[in-house]
Amino acid sequence: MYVFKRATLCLLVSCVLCHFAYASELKSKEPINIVTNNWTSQIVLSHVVGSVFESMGYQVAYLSISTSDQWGALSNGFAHVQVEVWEGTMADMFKRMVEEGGMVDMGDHFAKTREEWWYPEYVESLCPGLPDWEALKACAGVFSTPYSAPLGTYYSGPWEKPDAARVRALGMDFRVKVLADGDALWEVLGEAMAQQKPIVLFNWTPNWVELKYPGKFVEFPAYAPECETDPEWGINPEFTYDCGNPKGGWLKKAAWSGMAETWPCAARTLQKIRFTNKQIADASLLVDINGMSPEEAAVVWLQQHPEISQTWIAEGCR
Ligand code: TMO
Repeated sequence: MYVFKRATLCLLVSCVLCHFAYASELKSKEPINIVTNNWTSQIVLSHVVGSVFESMGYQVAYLSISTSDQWGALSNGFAHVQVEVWEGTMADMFKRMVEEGGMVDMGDHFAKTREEWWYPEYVESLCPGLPDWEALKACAGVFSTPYSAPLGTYYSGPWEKPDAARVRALGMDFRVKVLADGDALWEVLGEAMAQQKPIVLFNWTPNWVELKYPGKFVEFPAYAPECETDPEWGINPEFTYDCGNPKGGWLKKAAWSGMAETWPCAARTLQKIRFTNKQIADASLLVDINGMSPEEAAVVWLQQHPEISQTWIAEGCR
């Protein structure tokens, strides 16, 4: 009798366990959609994170969308994971989406970031006084191109930063040329460098550029959040954006708010993933200098960092 009861109990318990296991397996058949954007490190590291999820038994898909379109997708569950949210360009939308509740903050990377106007070192001899922004303002004409003549051209990317507003607020004789993606920026940089011509363009750190080319960020009036909301703040009392981008900015991960419930182990693992500046710069170097595809680069990056991907996988999820 005792034996029978025990057996029955066992059967019941294992059925319950079996039911849970079955249910969670069903969930893991739904792919985790990872957002890929239009600069290299983000694409490579998305594949790195995707490979780790796959090694845990998840299905993964990649969704190529712009940073401006990603917010809605992440909030409504069409996309699930974003591995690089940068303070300098994305803080406002990030905060708004988290407040609205569809998206969640999955924690900071170790990396400290900066996104700003940048020039290769030789430009200093063509515009003395750099990296001070007032020196740049005084020699705007040096950066003139057919696109902007007689004004200087500033090349920026398609990320959410109102550079034109800054140019206006600081009274700079520049016209902003918005390029399609990171690759387009590196193309104009490469052309200018080949001829040692003056150029000022959007760049950021961590990135491969710092590993390859000496250069500096322009020093604008120091960033403060009120600079973007209060016209009275800063040197121009009529306009907002009379300041630079943050230095030592944060870099975060974001996820759809349903992720923790749908894929608990993947969510806890994502929270543990924290890239350093060097790991991010290395990821972009493999593609932008060594010529690999992002997929190849992710494989090589994981081979170069065998220890860390193991430490990311959350307790009880191996
Ligand atoms: C978002 N980005 C790193 C391109 O500035």
